[in-house]
Amino acid sequence: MSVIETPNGYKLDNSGKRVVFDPITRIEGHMRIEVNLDENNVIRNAVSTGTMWRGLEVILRGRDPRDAWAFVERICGVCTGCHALASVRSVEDALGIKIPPNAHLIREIMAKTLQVHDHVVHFYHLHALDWVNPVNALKADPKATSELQQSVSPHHPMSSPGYFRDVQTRIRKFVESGQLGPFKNGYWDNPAYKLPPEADLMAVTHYLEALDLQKEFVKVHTVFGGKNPHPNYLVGGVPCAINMDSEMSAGAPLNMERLNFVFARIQEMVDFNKNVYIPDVIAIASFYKGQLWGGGLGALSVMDYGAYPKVNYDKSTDQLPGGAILNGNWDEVFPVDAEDPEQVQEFVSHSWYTYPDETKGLHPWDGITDPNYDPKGPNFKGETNNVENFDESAKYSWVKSPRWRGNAVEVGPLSRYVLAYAQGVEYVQEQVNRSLATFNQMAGTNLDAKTALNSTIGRTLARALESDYCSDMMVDDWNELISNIKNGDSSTANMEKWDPSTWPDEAQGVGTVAAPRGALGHWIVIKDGKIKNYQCVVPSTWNGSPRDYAGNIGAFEASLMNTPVERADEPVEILRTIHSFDPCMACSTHVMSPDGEELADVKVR
Ligand code: NFE
Ligand code: MG
Repeated sequence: MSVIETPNGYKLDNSGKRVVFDPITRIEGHMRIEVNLDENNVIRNAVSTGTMWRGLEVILRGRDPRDAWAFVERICGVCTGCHALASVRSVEDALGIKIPPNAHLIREIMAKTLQVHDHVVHFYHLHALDWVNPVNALKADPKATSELQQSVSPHHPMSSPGYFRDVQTRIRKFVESGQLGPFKNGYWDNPAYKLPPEADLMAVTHYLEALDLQKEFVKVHTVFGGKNPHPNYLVGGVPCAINMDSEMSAGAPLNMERLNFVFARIQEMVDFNKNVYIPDVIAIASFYKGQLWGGGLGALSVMDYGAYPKVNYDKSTDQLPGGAILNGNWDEVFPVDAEDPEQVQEFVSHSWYTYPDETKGLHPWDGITDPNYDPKGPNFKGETNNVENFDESAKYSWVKSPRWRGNAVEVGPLSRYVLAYAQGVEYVQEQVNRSLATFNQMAGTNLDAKTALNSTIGRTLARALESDYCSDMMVDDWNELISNIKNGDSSTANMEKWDPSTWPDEAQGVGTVAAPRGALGHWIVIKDGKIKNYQCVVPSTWNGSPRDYAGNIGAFEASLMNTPVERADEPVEILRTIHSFDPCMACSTHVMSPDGEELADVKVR
């Protein structure tokens, strides 16, 4: 093929060597990346494929809308709870149900806890090994590691030479046993790893600290929602009662002891974000300062619905305001309305689904989920699913292609941070500017916010900053909740419209959530008390989307374009950039190959 220029400005050239990575590991779900490398090992064409299908939207048809949250919550155990939240919001929107302030605050604390938990686990347990070499940590001097720790984060209490020596001994035993466990099969001799041993030891130590703490964070969900993963939700409010006089016991109402327990977990999140997570991201980034690729749509074409209103039902009080920015013009933020059929549309011209007219996108209220697995590729012989290369001019993914007014946009913490920065949110501007100043000082660079953020590292930093912001916001939410209760308001649910006899014959609604990976929306159509149509448009669907009808490539694909690769058979750079989105293909397709057939040869490294 000759070079194709996409409407969103990328020059795709598939003439060079085609390399297939399948599966992409350390993500949720099943995903494949194909790239073409030119003679200098620079990526000149990128193809992103979701290789699983699940069908939850189809399962929901004909069910009780009040039960939908419990089904859709099982789309994913990673962003657990966010689908349930989007679902109850969509039903409440359709039926005109307003939840009490306490229910709003409890839902906010649960959503922000999810954000912190998901971001911390993503950075330390899914993403860090793209940057951090645990084998190299064996060469570190524990005393120098302690000095490094104290210089990047003076307030973190665990920083003595003895502490790092103990961790190093644990890693050495691990390595000498020959059983590397989660650290097996890394590309540990690849020159793309740049950290000095002390930074590697510091980061691996925090990997272990984060592993311990994350199981504490999620206890917030168990207090308010009974369990984690998949805490309980309720149309009309939250399924927990408040009674300050109650005794502690399983199933008892929330009392002060439980609320203080929640506050202690929030404080742990605040401390970890400020003293460990953010300093680690900045310190690690400073050693990769020359590698600012991976932006793609990144900080340039972004979208979010807006989240975390100070006052519920008042979008103008969103602490992370929504909007859309196109082509890097931060001076113009377009308003976003999930209900507008012209704005949010899903295309399937390159996805394994059928629409009556695939030249057009469909708004989710009119959305169709009609699977049509039809792999095409140069080596596809018609009797096997073993496709060597997909043909990106045909259908090539289970992921649909959502677009905002026809534009491919990126969603996620970076998008929310660009939108908040551009719209003057002081907390965010201060956080970004301060982190950037520290980074520039450590790296000896002078980058501005747009340049720095429009990169793989920028995407990773934005996630850490969002985690920090969420933990601070939760302190406010908690205080407000306590103050409401002290003022005599213990209401947690509005059950006025629980009975379907109070519902109109037909209604439709939308629920949006700032999910950890980006903008999440659920659209519901209710008829005669049952679900007539249900569509989820999920963050990783936006980011992992294949080409649309007009030929725009999606955010994963765009982010890989023009990245130089150190070794063609060791895709560290590809993993870095793709992992920086924290892809979740279980969410993005929410719809497995029906017969469970193998879609491609899988080599796990
Ligand atoms: Ni399965 Fe999810 C998030 C949702 S997918 S993780 O965040 O919604 O992008
Ligand atoms: Mg969907």
